[in-house]
Amino acid sequence: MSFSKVASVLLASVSLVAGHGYVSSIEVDGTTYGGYLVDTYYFESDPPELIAWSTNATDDGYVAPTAYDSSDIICHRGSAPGALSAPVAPGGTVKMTWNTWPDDHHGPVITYLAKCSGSCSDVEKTSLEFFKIDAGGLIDDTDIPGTWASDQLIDDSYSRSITIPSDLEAGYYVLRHEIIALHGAEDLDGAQNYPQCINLQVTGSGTASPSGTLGTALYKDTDPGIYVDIWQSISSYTIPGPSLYSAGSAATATAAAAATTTASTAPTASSSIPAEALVEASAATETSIPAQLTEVASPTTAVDDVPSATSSSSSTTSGVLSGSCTDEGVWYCNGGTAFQRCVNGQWDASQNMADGTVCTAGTSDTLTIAAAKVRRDTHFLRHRRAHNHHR
Ligand SMILES: [Cu+2]
Repeated sequence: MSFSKVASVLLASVSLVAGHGYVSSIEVDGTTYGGYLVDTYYFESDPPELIAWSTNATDDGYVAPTAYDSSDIICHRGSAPGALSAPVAPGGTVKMTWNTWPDDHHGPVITYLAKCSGSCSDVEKTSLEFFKIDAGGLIDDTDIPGTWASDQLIDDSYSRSITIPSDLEAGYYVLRHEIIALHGAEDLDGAQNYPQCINLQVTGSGTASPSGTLGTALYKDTDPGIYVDIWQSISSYTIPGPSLYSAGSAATATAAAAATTTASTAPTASSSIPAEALVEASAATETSIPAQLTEVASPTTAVDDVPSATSSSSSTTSGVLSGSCTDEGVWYCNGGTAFQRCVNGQWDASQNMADGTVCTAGTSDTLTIAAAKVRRDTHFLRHRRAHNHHR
């Protein structure tokens, strides 16, 4: 362990006592709003109504990669929606200001939006589908551990300004803003996520409705931008999470996704039917199809009863499905190399096929796998089943 690293670990211990910080002030198109002052408001019987989401992270702590599949990652631990929302025009600016940030907690600063059907003040956070609108990562690695977006944020008086996409359709959105500290990320589960959320009301006449990703599916502990050693020189850094949305790219993204999926999918998420309603409907009208996994020698023997996906309100990003689905238990093979399943009315996270195996692209009741020459270890499929039970 290098001296600088030892020193950093010591500093980290000190700053744990000092507190990591939270968003204490938000400026939206020139109007300033108060943040959720967790070390004060949490202990008040009648805290003020805010655009900011509340949390119970009174230790100013973080969400660890082991909790990436829990609701804590969405808007921090014990979070609940703010009662208010701030109006903002497409192309407008949101400036997020933190009360403080430890300068040894280097890492990316990432911001997402997720649309609510109606006001976000009573939204079910686990249904929110986030698309990335701003991201800063490694800026300069000349001096290890490098200059990061977090360092830039400190230099800018603990703030970062984010532009709302200029073509975004009007409506209520949750803005999810996050610093990921990587000073311990050379260890699996060593990264630290500090998410903060606010409510916005986008005005104007935009038409774009980018598809998004459930908060619990944004990251994996093994993502190259999460499990990374910043104490070594790194030639490039991959900002974690789904790809960045930029205004005008919605049509392109949808076309690209359509090209890689055989199932017909609804265009970008425009359904206003709440996911819960779809789940109820499917439970009432569908006989449950037992999940069955088959291993076959050739992908040409794929099942032909591919259910139509047109009844679902799912949407795609690079072929990855997200959002609600109606054919409970159905499998979706994305281009042969990754798969997902409809679980509890939602497409679960995309997972890569095991090395040496491919699936038959499209949706079907069985995940049809072409085995490699060597007998494939089916461990991951068993794990997959166990995981579904766990959910
Ligand atoms: Cu820390």
